[in-house]
Amino acid sequence: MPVTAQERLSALPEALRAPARTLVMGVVNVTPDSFSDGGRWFDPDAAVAHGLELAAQGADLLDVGGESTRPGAARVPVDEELARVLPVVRRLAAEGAAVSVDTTRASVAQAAVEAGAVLVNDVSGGMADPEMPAVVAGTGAAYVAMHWRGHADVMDAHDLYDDVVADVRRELAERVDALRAAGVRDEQVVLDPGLGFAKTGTSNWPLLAHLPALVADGFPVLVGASRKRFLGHLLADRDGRPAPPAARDHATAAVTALAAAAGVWAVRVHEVAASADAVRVAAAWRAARGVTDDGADDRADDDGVGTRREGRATGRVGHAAVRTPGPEGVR
Ligand code: PMM
Repeated sequence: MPVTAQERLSALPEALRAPARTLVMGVVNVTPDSFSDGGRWFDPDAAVAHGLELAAQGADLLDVGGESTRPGAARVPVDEELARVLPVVRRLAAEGAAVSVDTTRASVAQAAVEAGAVLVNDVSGGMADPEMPAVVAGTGAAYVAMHWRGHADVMDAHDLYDDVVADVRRELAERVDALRAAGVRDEQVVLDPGLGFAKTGTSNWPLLAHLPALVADGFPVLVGASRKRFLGHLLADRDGRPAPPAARDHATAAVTALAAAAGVWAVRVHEVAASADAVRVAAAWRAARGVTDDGADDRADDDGVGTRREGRATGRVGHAAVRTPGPEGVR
């Protein structure tokens, strides 16, 4: 059954369900040790102020996380995670922000939704906590299922793919099956290729280059490239030293533009202002290309003439049908 815009992500404010452009999710890490901004917003007042500033800069959603997923990071006890995120979620939601909680724990997800979060952003796609799918089904919250192969302390060792695009799509489809089996509705689900998670270097680029294939699989897609290692390596200095995280924002905005042009639903970024501009550029670009609202711009021709899909030039990000990828691969 096709999923309508009204049904999709129904826990979200209406404007975020089938938006006319890619959404910008601003990162609010309430952690002492995240790789790019660890400690800066650890105090709840600072985290709330930072979230409100990101909203003022154009963030459509605020993603509050209390556990670092930087490569090698150790787990945070659940009580500590709850103590970090709940006050921030509660206050940002009370300010009228659309709040997402970045957690792999079902108990944190449940408590955060009760505190006002409308989206659960689970980097493990339901694999880290077996209770997560049932909690998502029970709350009705929107749910980001990210591609994941293991916690931060071991994930780099799992960067082993035959064909990273086909493998990630297949493993995401398996997560969708598991979520459905637990009663999660397709309309709740957003998929994320998980850049940097079990992907140390070159594995990230094919996933970005083939985003239209992931978008065409039918679920809204979230992309989190912001300040990640593969951008640091891309921007390395002459001696091969990677650019530090704070020097990766321009490259992040470039990825935002390309991902938005590919039709993703949202990008997750630390520095919001540039990406807020970039998604508007991409929306104008898509509108001028005549991309319809039934999926990705998958035209074979590249000259802007003779489209396979004729349609209204809405530039909308949207997905009329929900389906999981077939076994045929994408390249
Ligand atoms: N990356 C990080 C954290 N959460 N969530 C989703 N859905 N996708 C991502 O790529 C993602 C994420 C790691 O970045 P951070 O430590 O700067 O928050």
